[in-house]
Amino acid sequence: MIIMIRYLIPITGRPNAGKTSLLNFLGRMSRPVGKHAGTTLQIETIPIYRNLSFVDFPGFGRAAKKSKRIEEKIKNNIIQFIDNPENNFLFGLHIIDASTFPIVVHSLEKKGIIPIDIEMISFVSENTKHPIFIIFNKIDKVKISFMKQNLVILKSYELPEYELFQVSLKSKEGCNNLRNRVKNQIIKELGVSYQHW
Ligand SMILES: Nc1nc2c(ncn2[C@@H]2O[C@H](COP(=O)(O)OP(=O)(O)OP(=O)(O)O)[C@@H](O)[C@H]2O)c(=O)[nH]1
Ligand SMILES: [Mg+2]
Repeated sequence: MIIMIRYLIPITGRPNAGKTSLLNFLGRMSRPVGKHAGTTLQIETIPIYRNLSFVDFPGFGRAAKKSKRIEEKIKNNIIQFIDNPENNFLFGLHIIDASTFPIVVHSLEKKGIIPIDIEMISFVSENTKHPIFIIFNKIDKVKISFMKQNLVILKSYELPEYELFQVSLKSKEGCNNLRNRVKNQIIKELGVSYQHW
């Protein structure tokens, strides 16, 4: 009997960062995206090609629509899923909303709290083989000086190795570069038969 190993690429990030938008772009799909945080509430595994799937996660962290109890449940589900040794993760895609990241980080720093993005990047990295891709999204909404703040803040944290991208899933700036890099990494890990993906 031949057992096909299922490989997964997790897409993580805070509510409303653009996870589903990224999945739609990479997978050429049109899954629902939303103006308000909390559009995706279930962990969804979406087959892309052969035995390869993307995983669309609900946003990790505060979202106005959700109660504290639901938020906790979502958080536990995400942790369990990523921690599960039966899930073979290739590499992670962590998406950050560049138009809010510095503001969120500053308000948390005042309270001495480590930003959820930083915790999430470390956690996903522990459970994936290749360095995580950190993707700053919504660059169409920010000035260059604000974008620099994003980069300075990220660099101020000690993180496992990562690759950095800056994109707008709205204007598509930087998106083809990201797609090519994702594709090349899949081919590197799973073989040339994935070049038609
Ligand atoms: N201006 C701008 N808006 C964007 C960009 N990418 C996504 N959006 C918008 O941001 C909102 C959230 O996008 P989603 O893809 O639903 O975000 P998500 O991370 O899946 O959100 P949840 O499922 O709620 O956690 C939508 O209104 C998108 O149209 C971008 O690059 N620029
Ligand atoms: Mg979503």
